[in-house]
Amino acid sequence: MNAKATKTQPSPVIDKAAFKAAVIKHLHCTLGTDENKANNHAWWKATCAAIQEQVLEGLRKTQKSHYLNDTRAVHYFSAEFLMGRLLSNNLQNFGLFDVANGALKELGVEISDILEEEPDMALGNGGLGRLAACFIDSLATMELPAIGYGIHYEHGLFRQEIKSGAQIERPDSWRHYGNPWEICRPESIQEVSLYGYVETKYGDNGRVLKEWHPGSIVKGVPWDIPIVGYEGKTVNVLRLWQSEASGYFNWDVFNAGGYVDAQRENVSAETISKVLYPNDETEAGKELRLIQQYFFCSCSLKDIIRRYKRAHGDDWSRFADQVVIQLNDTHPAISIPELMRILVDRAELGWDEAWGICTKVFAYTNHTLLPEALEKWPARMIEKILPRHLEIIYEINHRFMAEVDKKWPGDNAMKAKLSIIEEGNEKMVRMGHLSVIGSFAVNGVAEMHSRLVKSSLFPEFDELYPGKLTNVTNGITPRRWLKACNPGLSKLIDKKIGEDWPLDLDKLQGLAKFASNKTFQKQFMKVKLENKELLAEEIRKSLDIEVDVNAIFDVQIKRLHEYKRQHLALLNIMALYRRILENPDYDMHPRVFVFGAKAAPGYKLAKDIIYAINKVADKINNDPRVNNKIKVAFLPNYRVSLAEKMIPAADVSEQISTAGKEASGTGNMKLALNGAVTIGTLDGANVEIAEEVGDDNIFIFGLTVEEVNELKANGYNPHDYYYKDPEIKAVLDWLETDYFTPGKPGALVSIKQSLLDNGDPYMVLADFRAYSDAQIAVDTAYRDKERWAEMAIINTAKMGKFTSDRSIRDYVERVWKLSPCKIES
Ligand code: NBY
Repeated sequence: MNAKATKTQPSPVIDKAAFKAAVIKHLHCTLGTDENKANNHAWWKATCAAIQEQVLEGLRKTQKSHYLNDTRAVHYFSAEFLMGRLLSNNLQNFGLFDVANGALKELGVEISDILEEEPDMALGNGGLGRLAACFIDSLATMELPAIGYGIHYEHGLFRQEIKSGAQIERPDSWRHYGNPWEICRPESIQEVSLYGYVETKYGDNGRVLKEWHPGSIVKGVPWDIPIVGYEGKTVNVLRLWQSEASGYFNWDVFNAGGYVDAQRENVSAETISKVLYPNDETEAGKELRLIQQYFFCSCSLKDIIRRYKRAHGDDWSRFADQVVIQLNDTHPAISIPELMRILVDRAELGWDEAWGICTKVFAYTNHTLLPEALEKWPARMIEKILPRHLEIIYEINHRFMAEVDKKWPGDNAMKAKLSIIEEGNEKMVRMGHLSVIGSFAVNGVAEMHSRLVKSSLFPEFDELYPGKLTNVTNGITPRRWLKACNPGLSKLIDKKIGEDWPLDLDKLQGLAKFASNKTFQKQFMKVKLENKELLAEEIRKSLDIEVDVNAIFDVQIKRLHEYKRQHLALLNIMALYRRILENPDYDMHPRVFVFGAKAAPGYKLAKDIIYAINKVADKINNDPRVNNKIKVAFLPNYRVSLAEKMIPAADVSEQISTAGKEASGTGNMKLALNGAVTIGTLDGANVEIAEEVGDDNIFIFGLTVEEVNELKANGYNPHDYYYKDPEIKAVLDWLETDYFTPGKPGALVSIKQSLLDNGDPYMVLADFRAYSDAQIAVDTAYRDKERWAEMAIINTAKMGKFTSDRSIRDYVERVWKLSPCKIES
């Protein structure tokens, strides 16, 4: 499993001439065009097809080796996989990037142009989806038998346009002109039941038998995306399910009458995998979303069982030895009652035996403490769509309540608190509780988050099941997030410490001893400047804004959410602007504030914040009195491929969430890895980043979790800060005028209202002064060029811990107990 490097770059499997021949062959024989007619899109497809030959060969060998070795495998269940683009990644991992580059050059084609032809595979919202993508990269790289299971959304996350400052959502059609990577596998279609009713029967020995008569059945069609590990040895798959009508009509249900209504409400089968829900933290509670979840879980479990049975027949005793399923948040938690249903109703195992298997198979990752993000489903909704599953959930809960009573006899308050069922006006099923009870391991995603999962989210579960709750700190793949996205820095690092760091990121430590070396500092900052020039060009193209590449590039990229506090950054920008207007000689190094963020379409205040950033940007960017000291650039449609351009160019990384709210963050790791210095709160993985780089190489500010809680307990009043701090007052009052929105006074007032009238739930005002002072410290530090270069280098050097290979190693050791499988050729 050790990804630790033994050698250097992956050695190319084919040479330039052969690659060139393959591209031309596909141009002619797959695309039906030729070198003279082909446009960039055709060149892109032909290049994909050329590398796909290698990919599929690797896939075949991998599947054969896994089959012959009857390997235990991890099955990563996730409603989201934010893959981004795959061509450059696949070329890199086969060591063919330079070969392809050379071959295409000879054909008169610029590789950078054709890479831009690939639409992002944006089948996810944010961190959770991208984490899944980094994890499957590491799993393949570490030669671990693994399969990702998810949904083949026809439309991924919406494309964001900005019109007059406001976010507009447009559909994303990533497969519109065909996806060159995916392979349809009609031979592995599954059927999924929905609606209907449950019939109770009695078997010969008095055994109660439950038969679910579904109201409708849909087909799940699998599409496989090959996942190429670094050095191209293991090629795993990401299997995504697409829904289709089965043409099945259940006369049985029809005749039973009364259930016809449920039929009529059926969503049409194709709708199920039509679109990704664009909510990142708030749980939407929509029926279609529950159906999506059940659809992909049921298909995936049946797929796993089919594969298991091929090797082991009806002997279930080894199932838990062969199969581990990681639940990426509670979105796939319905898998737990689904596996119970299959084992008890179909395989006719006893309840205890079935439960014994289940609780050895599932493990659950929690990604949030925010109460509004903890999934709950109305019991009557589950009953309507999945009547048998609701019965099973009640049975699981009934037995669990007996356990609780044993531990805390007669304590009904405790039962109410821990029950899977939340009683109230409407009975709700708590998916988090179901996941903790049905899993053998539960993890948070950063040290601090996992501590809070234990101490405030699930303290009683921790007492009831000692050792079940654990931590696995998130990570990112250095192949995409340094090697591929930042070739300049990668080559510099290769020269300095060798080429094996992508497989053993701790090797970057070797850079630390050059952190104060003037020559190396110059080289490091020269690469940064070149990356800033590229981003400046992007900003010019996309926004028609000129930025000074000698300015500090200050980058905040993440979903737009109040807890992430983009509005805190905005208030500071306004304060700086005000200081400059009051004092034209206000001393600051020029700074470019760059934002990228999508807001959930129904999240009004988040959209208002985007609008405000754009309006303030318009004003500042065009005000000659600012004298180019500040520029603000909100780049539209933030996505993986845009992140790959922004991250290498960042000097400063904004990680300013309210302490206790950001479970981990992973953008923080990507930015620091590329030599950006963090300004951040003691939240999520920032805490661990600070531990690694040391207090001198990070700007930590603001309230700690304890202080946030204390302030809340003592009655936080944002008005205190408003009246006490004249700058806060001036800036908030400014939002009420029409200064930034000429002719439209009050267009930005909702932000002020949320911070004053609505009580400032994320304590923006309480942290404002500390943040603003920390930004002054950043400014001062940047002006000492050598000191700054040293900080930037130390940040890159100390990011070894945050490779997703380390996260996967932690999962393997603490949770999955997997062994790598060598692939025979
Ligand atoms: O998961 C993020 C956390 O906010 C971040 O701190 C962490 O680093 C990352 C990886 O562990 N959570 C996240 O991205 N969540 C979602 O995208 C999401 C998506 C859908 C729903 C809820 C959350 N949903 O209820 O549908």
